Amino acid sequence: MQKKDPAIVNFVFIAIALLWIKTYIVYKLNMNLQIENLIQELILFINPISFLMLVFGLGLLLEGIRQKWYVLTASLVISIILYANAVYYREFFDFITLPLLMQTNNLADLESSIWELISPYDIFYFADVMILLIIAYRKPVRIAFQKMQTPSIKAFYFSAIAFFLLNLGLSETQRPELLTRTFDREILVKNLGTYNFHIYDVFLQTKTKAQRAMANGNELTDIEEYTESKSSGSNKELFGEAKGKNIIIVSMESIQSFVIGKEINGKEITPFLNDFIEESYYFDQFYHQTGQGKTSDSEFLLDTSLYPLGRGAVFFTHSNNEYSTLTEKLNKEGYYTANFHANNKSFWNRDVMYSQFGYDRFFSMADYEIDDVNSVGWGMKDIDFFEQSVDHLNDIPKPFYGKFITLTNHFPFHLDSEDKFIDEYNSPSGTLNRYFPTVRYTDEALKVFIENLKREGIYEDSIIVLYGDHYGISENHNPSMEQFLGKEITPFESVQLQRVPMIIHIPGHEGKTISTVSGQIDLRPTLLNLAGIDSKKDIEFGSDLFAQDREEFTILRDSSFITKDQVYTKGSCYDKATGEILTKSECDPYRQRAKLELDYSDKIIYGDLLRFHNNH
Ligand code: GP9
Ligand code: MN
Repeated sequence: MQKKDPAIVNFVFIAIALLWIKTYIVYKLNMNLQIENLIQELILFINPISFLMLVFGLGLLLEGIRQKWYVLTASLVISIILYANAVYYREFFDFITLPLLMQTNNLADLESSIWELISPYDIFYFADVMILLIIAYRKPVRIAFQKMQTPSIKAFYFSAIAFFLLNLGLSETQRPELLTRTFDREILVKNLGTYNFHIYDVFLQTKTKAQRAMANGNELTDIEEYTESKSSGSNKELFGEAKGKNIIIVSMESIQSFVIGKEINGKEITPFLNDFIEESYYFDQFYHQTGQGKTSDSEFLLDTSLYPLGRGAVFFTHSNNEYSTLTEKLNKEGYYTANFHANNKSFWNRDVMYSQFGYDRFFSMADYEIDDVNSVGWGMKDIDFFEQSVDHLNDIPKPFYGKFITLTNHFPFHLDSEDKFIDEYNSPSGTLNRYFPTVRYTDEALKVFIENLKREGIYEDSIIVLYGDHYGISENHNPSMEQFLGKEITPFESVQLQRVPMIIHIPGHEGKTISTVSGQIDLRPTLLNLAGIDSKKDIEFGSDLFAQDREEFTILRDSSFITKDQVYTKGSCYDKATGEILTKSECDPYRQRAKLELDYSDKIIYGDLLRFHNNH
């Protein structure tokens, strides 16, 4: 009598298991994904499963030869995608995206190097497909090629969804706002898995494409009229003041204005900045206008004088648009343009966006010597970053335009004890307490930077702009902030706290504080005027900070706004000088305009409208 064999496995499950294991092996052997703890390892391990179950699950509706064909084809296609990513990663340390496949010059680059990147041993990447092929051909007795019963299929799909939700939930604990902020491809792949990442990428791309396809140049006419009528002129005396000089921009991570001139236990938080302000133009009513794209949003404002988007990071969602950038204009004027930031080049999609903006060079993580001693928290310490950056400066053509992005003063504000030059604050918020020593550290790094620039003879030939990129202390810490500031934080005060330091140092000019209400959107016109480049015909929402008759009206990304006399936020109008509530009608004329201006800017980005601008 024949025994009944209990161990019959469906072909579909074997395919899922093989591809799952293979994907994990490729992650581990091929991709240099930074895993910080066990949960992240677990996420990485489980992240291929939901996608594989969804795709191969369809095979459970088929049987016999049909099931074999379906499973083999699906397995081959997915393996090719995985292999393509692995090969691309070998060279670029990055993942394939749709816009990338559509950028023909990128593809040409790829083609030439592809033969160097692949090897005969790569056949092992398809080992599982071959195993499946052998199984399908030899039909071993313990493997079934059968349909599944409907209740079991339902249970199967429920578990696929459950796996996906578990995956997402765990990722959310590691990376809050993973999908809306879309930080970095590496982080997305680590958390969602390489396959789900592709789906997400296709979704983003389709949405963007549809909005772009529906747009036409007519929409631009109103916008052009608006920005023209808004234009408040520029400072004629300072026109061309920077001509021939280097332009150095420092984006200071998470530095807000409220630390300027303040002390902790009798020690200044920003001794260097306090002194530097004395010999520079200091704008004390300057606001950041960033949204979820944080640092990248501030970079976007700087280069385009457009608003970043209300959700997501424009650096990710609209990196293929045409923009009229500060960088391009400086390039035309003979400047060598470069970015300096010791982080992954793909963070915030910078590598893609920077080349779209026209930067000649991006000195990223790979261009710095980074080790355990010179890094903390998010990466390389600011002092070391500036020291090595000045070395790079010696190798590039002059005059240059260089943007330097600091990193140490980043949430959660960790610092090695030897870098703590002042005490932590003493409040219930550990975040706020640690913030002050890290700000103090960045202040020290800026001092080192300026000293090195002087030593190399670059300082006297350069205009230096320092600005804070966005807030560092969120409203989450209001009770402790109230303790530090010694006052209640009303919605009005919250807006005031969005001020970031903004300093322009011009050799030979005396220090002066200018209290004009302004924001990051004004950087592009200001710098172009200093460089002696006309930007009157450009579509810019900002205006020259030095213009005598400039309109004081700054809009934040959440639609709050600030004028010379009022602050409007969360549905209330406040007196700018006293913080008292005014009747709403006093803010009315500006309310419509704030909405209109943000709308116009969004329209430009969603419709990629600057491609129709003839001045471009
Ligand atoms: C990362 C750095 C910080 O490269 O710019 O980004 P953030 O979180 O501040 O946007
Ligand atoms: Mn930042």
